[in-house]
Amino acid sequence: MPAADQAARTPPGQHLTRGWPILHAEGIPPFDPASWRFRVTGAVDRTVEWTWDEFRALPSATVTSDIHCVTGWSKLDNTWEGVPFRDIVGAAGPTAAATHALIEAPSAYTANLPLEALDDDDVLFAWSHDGEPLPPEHGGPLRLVVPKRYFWKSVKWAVGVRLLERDVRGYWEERGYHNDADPWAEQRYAWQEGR
Ligand SMILES: Nc1nc2c(c(=O)[nH]1)N[C@H]1C(S)=C(S)[C@@H](COP(=O)(O)O)O[C@H]1N2
Ligand SMILES: [Mo]
Repeated sequence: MPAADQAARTPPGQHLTRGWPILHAEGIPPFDPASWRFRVTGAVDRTVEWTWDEFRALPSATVTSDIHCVTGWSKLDNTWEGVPFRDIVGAAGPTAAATHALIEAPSAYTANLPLEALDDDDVLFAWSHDGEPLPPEHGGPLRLVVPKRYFWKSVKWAVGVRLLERDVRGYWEERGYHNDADPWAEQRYAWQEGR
């Protein structure tokens, strides 16, 4: 890729990395395909639940997008395969009052986003990266990918979505990270602008 193209895709304060750093605030949870469940709960018309086999049988999409981590590294051109967020939430039917979602891991790790940020073609629950099964250290078997936000919003080992009728802060958002996390606006930490 020409250097000017790379530069145009690198948000302010970020540098490109060729490798893929591994970052998480917890241990890697075990994955048992027989007992794994994915649930959509909260402000929905009906709670929906999938087994691993059922989830993998859902229609998938393939999207190439960039990663921007709040610690300063960006990794361009990641090809993800998985199920669009909007299909998962659509199966449960958000109530008319639902405005936000918390994405859940087996631990206490969560991330929050407004539904309109998640209702985008590039937002997936992904099981594959660059044609390979997503490795456990990067969130396998399944992780959220939200390319337009810093990467802490992309919850690894995702097992659920909780629909909400108000905003509820996730793990890092409660600990001082910016609620919105737009890398192009450099929304890294809440104390930058008092939110
Ligand atoms: N469940 C869970 N998801 C998580 C985290 C975590 O600690 N637990 N860390 C987040 C952070 S801060 C980053 S930068 C990315 C890192 O993803 P990677 O290790 O695949 O690069 O995962 C995000 N998703
Ligand atoms: Mo991070």
